[in-house]
Parts: sequence; C-alpha cells; structure tokens
Amino acid sequence: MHCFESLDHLKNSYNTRISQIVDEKKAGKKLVGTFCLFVPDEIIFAAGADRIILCGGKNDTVSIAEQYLPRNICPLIKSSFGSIVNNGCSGVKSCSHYGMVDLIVAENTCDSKKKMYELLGDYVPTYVIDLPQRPDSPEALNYFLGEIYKFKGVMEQLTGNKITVEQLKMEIKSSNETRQLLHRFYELRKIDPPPIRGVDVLKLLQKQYFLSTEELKASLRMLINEVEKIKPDGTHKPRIMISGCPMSSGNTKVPEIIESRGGVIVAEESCTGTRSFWDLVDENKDPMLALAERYIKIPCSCMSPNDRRIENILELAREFEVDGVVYYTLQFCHGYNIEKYKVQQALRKAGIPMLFIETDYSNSDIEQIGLRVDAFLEMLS
Ligand code: BJ8
Repeated sequence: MHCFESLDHLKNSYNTRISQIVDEKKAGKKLVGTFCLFVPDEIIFAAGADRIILCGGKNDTVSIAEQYLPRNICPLIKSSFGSIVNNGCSGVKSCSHYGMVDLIVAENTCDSKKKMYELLGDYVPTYVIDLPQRPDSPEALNYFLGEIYKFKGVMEQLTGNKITVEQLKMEIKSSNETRQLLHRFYELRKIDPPPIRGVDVLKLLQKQYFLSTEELKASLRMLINEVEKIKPDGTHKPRIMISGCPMSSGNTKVPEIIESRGGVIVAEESCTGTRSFWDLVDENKDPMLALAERYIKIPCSCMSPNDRRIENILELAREFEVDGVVYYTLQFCHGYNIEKYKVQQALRKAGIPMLFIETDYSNSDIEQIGLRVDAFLEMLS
C-alpha cells in the first residue's frame, strides 16, 4: 500500500495545533471543547472562538473513569471522562488540550453521556444543548431551532462578540467547503481496489475536529492530489463498509484487523465517517434555520425512529459497491446495538452480508475478532 506525504504530515500535526491554540488563547480567543456532531461548529466559529474535540478512544484512561462511573457504560464515555478527570498521578498521560478549554459544549444524546455531562461541570464549565429525540415530529425542528438560538447567546456571552448573519453565512460556506472536499475524497474510494486504506482514512477523519478548519482543508486537498495520481493495481479485495459507533482518536482496532486480514474498508457509516459530512447546510436559507434543519437530521441512534440511518446505509452500500458490512458497536452502547436488528434485516433484504462486532478499547479480543473476520472475508471472496 502507498505512503502519503500528507498523512505523514498529519502525524506531526498535534504539537503544531496545540501551539496554535496556546497563541490564540494568549491573544484572548476562547476555546470550546465538544464531544458530538450535534454541536454546530459554525456558531462557535462565527463567535470568533475555536473548537477542539474531546472524545476519547484510548484504553488507558478507562480505569481512571471507573473510579467515578459504573463499569458497564460505553468505553468512549469512560475514556473521555477518564482523560479529563485524570490528574496525572496514575502515570497515565492526561488529555493535554482539555486544560485549555474555556467551555465544554455538550448535547443530550444517550443516557450515559447525559449523566456524565452532569459530573463534568465540576471540572470545566459545561453547557448542554438539548435535542428533541423524535426528529421527524412537527414540533422538533422549532424546538431545536430554539436550542441553537440559546447556544448562540451562550457563545456571544463567552466571547463578547455579537454573531452576525454575515458571519454565520461565511462559516456555513466554509464548513460546506470542507464537506465537499470530503465528498470528493470519498469518490476516490469508489475505485476498485480503492487507492487508500480505510485505516488511513479513519486516522484522518479522527483528526477532523482536532485540526483547525484551514489545516484540515489543506490536508484534504494535498491528500486528494496524491490519491488521484495512484493507478489501481487491479487486485480486488472484499470491499467492506463499517457501520455503527464512532471510532475516536486512539481507536483503530477493528479496521486494523479487517485490513490486516485481507479486506479493504471503502466507507464508514459513522460519526467518524459519512455522518460527519454527508449533508450540507443550505446556503440559501436563513442561516439559523438552515443549521437547525441540517443538524437535526444527523442519523444518530439516539433518535427515534431513525429510519433515515437505514436508508443511508443502503444508499452507501450501493454507491460504494460494498461486498459486506461490518456492524460495529461499543460495549454497552444500547442504541447502536439495538438498531443492529433493523439494519441487519434491511441488508439481508438487499442481499448484503453483515458481520456484527461488539467490542471495547482493550486488546483482549483481537484474536477472537480476527478469526470471525477471517471467516466473514472468506465467505465474501
Ligand atoms: S451523533 S453517535 S457523536 S451521540 S457510543 S457515547 S451513543 S453509548 S458517541 Fe455519538 Fe453524537 Fe450520536 Fe455521533 Fe452513547 Fe453509544 Fe457511547 Fe456514543
């Protein structure tokens, strides 16, 4: 497989980004930490603040969180909380950027996250955006619109800047440009065999809410340039789509297993995949309404019913000509776990095989998952 200069460059982006934030903070810029796609970045940027993702994908902070939280909640929540409450005494590296955050903007999604956010307030000022959980009901859009107006007010208060319509429109345009670049990049993965490994794509996507918008766009442009030059070598490998929970930075376990065993990932139906960029914000409408309409449609399993997600999965499977779907859930993520049933039914009807993997951030099940992936790939070959 190819090595990409743009991805090598990204590996070293951490320190550059942290120094950029340090400089911004010295200049009086506020930093917002987020955990979820439902928080509209455009409002944060329009207020003149910066944003950084706080979701954890590392296993070593899970045991720290278990001193405060029950063991039987999802590892993403434990890892994120553990890195924030970690005072470094345990020898585990803390989340170094959390300490720079002026405000955490959270969202009412799954139960465990909601309750964890109640505890977070003891460590960092935390604001929670409420979400209607029946997105297709007639009242939901108005309610969500009200919530993002309140959030706009919170950002204005935090930064002391009034958010203007022009500023919002500019940020919407800029975020749409990033989404369009990601679409262009995903188009290249439709080639058989795809010119880039899914693991490499995932590492890039995990950084999309860590990097500055400009850095992300520049990296995407460089990567597209590099990938476009690759001539396919003609060897077909089983084309896999991953669907399910997000894979936060530090967690590449399942994609690594799939691609080391002979499969190739061509799409991810997840928040570290298509859900983050698939839909654009309408640039011709009132910006707040356009944001509400776009964000409320994110097909997260916290929404009920969530048929939009099933439709997306089928559409992606067709577009990317996938041979099979690996349905991935984190342990104790009941929403995605239960939705598996409907997804499986829909895929069966479409004649697409599915493998279900439920796991955590530890390495204890790597061998066992590997054997199941082997059998699945053999069936697809
Ligand atoms: S929009 S998927 S980023 S909530 S994996 S914490 S759901 S128990 S991360 Fe998510 Fe926003 Fe939805 Fe996306 Fe809960 Fe499940 Fe854990 Fe999850």
